[in-house]
Amino acid sequence: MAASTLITVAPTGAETAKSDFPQLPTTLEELVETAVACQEAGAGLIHVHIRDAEHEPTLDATRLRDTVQALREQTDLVVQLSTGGSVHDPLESRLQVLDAEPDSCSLTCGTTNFGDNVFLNPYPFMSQLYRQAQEHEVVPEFELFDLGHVHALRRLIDEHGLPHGGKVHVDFVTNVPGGMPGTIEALVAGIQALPDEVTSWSATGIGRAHLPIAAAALAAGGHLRVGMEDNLMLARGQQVQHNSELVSRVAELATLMQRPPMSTEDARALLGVKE
Ligand code: KMH
Ligand code: ZN
Repeated sequence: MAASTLITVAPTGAETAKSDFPQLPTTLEELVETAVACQEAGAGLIHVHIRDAEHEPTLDATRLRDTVQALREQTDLVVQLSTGGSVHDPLESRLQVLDAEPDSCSLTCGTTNFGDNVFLNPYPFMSQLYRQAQEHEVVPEFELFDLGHVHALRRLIDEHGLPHGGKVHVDFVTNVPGGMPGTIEALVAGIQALPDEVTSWSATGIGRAHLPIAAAALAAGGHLRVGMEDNLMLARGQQVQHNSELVSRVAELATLMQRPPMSTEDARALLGVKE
């Protein structure tokens, strides 16, 4: 079991509207302020979705590049850009995210029902993204929304070899309506099905599964992802006001569990991200 815990913060996502949740960080200034506070609270990695001037999700190349640069200048966090985008983004735009040269990118290992929408990830797209990440020397984080996604991960590794950096880190995204449930049983089934090449895993629970999945992942030796992308409530009737509240809460839990938050240097070593 890892002696310390990688805490990923996913502060924004693509699903929540700024008008519904004004404390969601959607501008570059808000994102950088959030990143600095979350690093201070114990985060090692930031999973980034960006918004345009109207606070709508965008994959605009210039904005992505500016975001990576600002986060690198202002923090030591591992910078991971989402290649999932929103359910409306075309596959071609999602591939172009790598041109912004982040440290890491998400790579979802299969198509998933996503509420009333479909989050599309056909195998040829995953395969192309995997190869392009190798070429760009970007470390993918494999997002597993369902048990079947481990088959695609196995096939990617068999066909293309290990990702850049030589490590294989996966993140279980549980409790998406249409994906695996946010239960201990589902998480354990996922852990047991992982290919031998996997070197580390984290987990997140969407909505009310957020805290139970964090506790289960810690107990099972995994790492954590938290943030407003996944959960907007601290407790019943109590909205999250700042992403750092979610990071601080699990940092405290991880410390109680004798696995305190990992430094950003250790996060880079864990994931195989270059210094
Ligand atoms: N916004 C979801 C449709 C990722 O970042 O790679 C996809 C998502 C996964 O958030
Ligand atoms: Zn995301």
